[in-house]
Amino acid sequence: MSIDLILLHPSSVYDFRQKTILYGPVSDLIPSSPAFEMYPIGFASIAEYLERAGYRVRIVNLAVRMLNDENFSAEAMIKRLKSPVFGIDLHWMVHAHGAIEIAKLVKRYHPEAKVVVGGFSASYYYQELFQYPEIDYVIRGDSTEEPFRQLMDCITNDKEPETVPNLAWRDNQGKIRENPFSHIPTDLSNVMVNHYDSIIRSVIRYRDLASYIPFKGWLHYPITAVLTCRGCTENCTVCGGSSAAFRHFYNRERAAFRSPESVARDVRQIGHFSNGPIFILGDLRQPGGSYPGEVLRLLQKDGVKNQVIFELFSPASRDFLQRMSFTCPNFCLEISPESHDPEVRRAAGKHYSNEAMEQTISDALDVGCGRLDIFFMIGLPKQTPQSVMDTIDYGDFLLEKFNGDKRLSLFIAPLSPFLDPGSLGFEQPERYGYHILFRSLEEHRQALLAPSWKYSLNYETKWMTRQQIVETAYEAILRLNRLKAKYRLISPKMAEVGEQRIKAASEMMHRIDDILSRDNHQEELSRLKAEVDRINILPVSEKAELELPPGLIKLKPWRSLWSWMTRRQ
Ligand code: B12
Ligand code: SF4
Repeated sequence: MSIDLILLHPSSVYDFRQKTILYGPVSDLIPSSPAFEMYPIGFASIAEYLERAGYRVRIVNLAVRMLNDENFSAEAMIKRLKSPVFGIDLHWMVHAHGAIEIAKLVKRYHPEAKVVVGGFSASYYYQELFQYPEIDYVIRGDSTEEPFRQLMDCITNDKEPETVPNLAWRDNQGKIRENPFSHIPTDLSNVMVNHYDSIIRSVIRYRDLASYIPFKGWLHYPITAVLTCRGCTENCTVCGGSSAAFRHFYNRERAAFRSPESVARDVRQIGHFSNGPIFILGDLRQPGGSYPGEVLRLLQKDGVKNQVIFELFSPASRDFLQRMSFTCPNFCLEISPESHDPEVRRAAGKHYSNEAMEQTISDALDVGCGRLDIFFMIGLPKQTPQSVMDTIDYGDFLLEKFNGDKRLSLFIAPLSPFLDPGSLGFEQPERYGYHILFRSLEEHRQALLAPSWKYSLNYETKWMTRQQIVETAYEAILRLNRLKAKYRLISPKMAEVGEQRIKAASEMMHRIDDILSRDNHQEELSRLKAEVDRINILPVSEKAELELPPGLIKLKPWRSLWSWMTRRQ
């Protein structure tokens, strides 16, 4: 079967299975492992859009395959694949190493094929990307479906892509050309129309479920995301997806929202193949007006069975929470105050009081919220090590105030490994008290190979050195773990596992520091590999905590296959 485009998702560090790297808590609060194996949801959108235009598109998540099978060779797979065009995501900066290495392999085995790179980080570093001769095209922006279609038309018809919007490219003479960055749609009705079905269809067509799995463990815990927007109305200081970052780097003046009908349709479609949790990404109140009410009305009409997770960017009214509960009984909420200290929170770009947040917690629990996750962060402006410890004390205060309610889950993690390029903190470091340690794409690539996550961090703050950030992170995670044990929010066994993991990692970090201070450390580091790997794969109790109770959740593959087939007729 001939294929027109293969979308490849790399691991963070290409050959992570060979390297000695202590990853630290860089991915503790997301489903991915430190290989950051999850591919951008935009892959599904691009694939579906191009399929509608008549192109055959296949997705291969190389990272998840490398994680799931130690004998899987990404190189051999790339060699085997045949396509005139390969797309590689450099969406998240954490893939800076893997993305370029994959591009090199594609060109080594398929010198005649074209390599297209895209995503937020690629958009930010689009000029620097052409220093790597393997890259032929970069499509910039948060909405590349239509530019990609036009580029595919040009490649297929052997035409120079002079009119393809958002495209930077190497022409026949090897000159780098830059087309106008003009495709920033505000109407999203023509994208993500049927992307879940499209994925199922591809899994069946290529008989390759293994390459479509979004993250290791997804089959056991099939959480699925529904997007509400492109862009963001908020301006969090550390975020490369803030409204300021979108304006300056992705050319988007204002966030664009999917219609309530599209959001409800996604939820319906997911219900066809999974009864796992559905995470509706982006606060429903962002567009204002009747939007949140309309989404909830449609969800209620459809009678959603899956547990739904909603995000709050700020405290919410009791009335709104009540409506969520009415529509999605046992709903989950996520809120990220970042710090207990409103001054630190303000410096991080969030402007609300603890009283308002506590009122929201109280109301949410009262109206029947099934679980409420509260996220704090380390590495913020105006935040000292003491302030982080005070945040843990505030956690104690909260748990006492709400009588150790088991539905409350508190989390803390360092901002790592990178302060996002494009974020206000990265772009105006003096103003926000950041000290940026390296800026270029190549420096980020090299930093990812450092033997310990401390040396990957691309920033320090006026209030904390790199050393203090990592020490404080370990201490805070340890203390929060003990707090959870005190309130019996986690089992003694889970608490013990968490304690052992943090202590082992912290001790290993010091050993690595010690080795690095000596000459000829490479050999000594290699000898440490087995031990470091053992620590890296110790179970992360926070991940288990973030999961809803297992046992009830399962995929419905036969049902989805059946519904897909019957809908085609
Ligand atoms: C949803 C989201 C997530 C979801 C991911 C869902 C998913 N599978 O995509 C979750 C919560 C899991 C997540 C995790 C992380 N995220 Co996040 N996330 C977002 C968020 C809020 C929205 C992104 C979105 O919905 N985009 C819309 C979809 C449809 O588009 P898309 O996937 O971006 O794809 C489009 C374009 O990017 C582009 N594109 C993408 N890939 C490719 C490839 C090619 C070849 C081409 C041509 C185009 C292209 O075209 C697509 C279609 O138009 C943004 C912030 C924001 N306001 O945008 C942060 C954001 C993208 N995340 C960010 C970060 C840092 C992370 C983490 C690294 C955090 C961490 N340390 O744990 C992890 C990485 C996870 C992994 N890979 O394993 C940063 C990225 C900054 C940077 N430059 O690196 C952002 C900007 C802000 C933030 N700090 O949260 N994230
Ligand atoms: S972190 Fe803040 S700015 Fe970034 S996507 Fe979330 S709400 Fe928007």
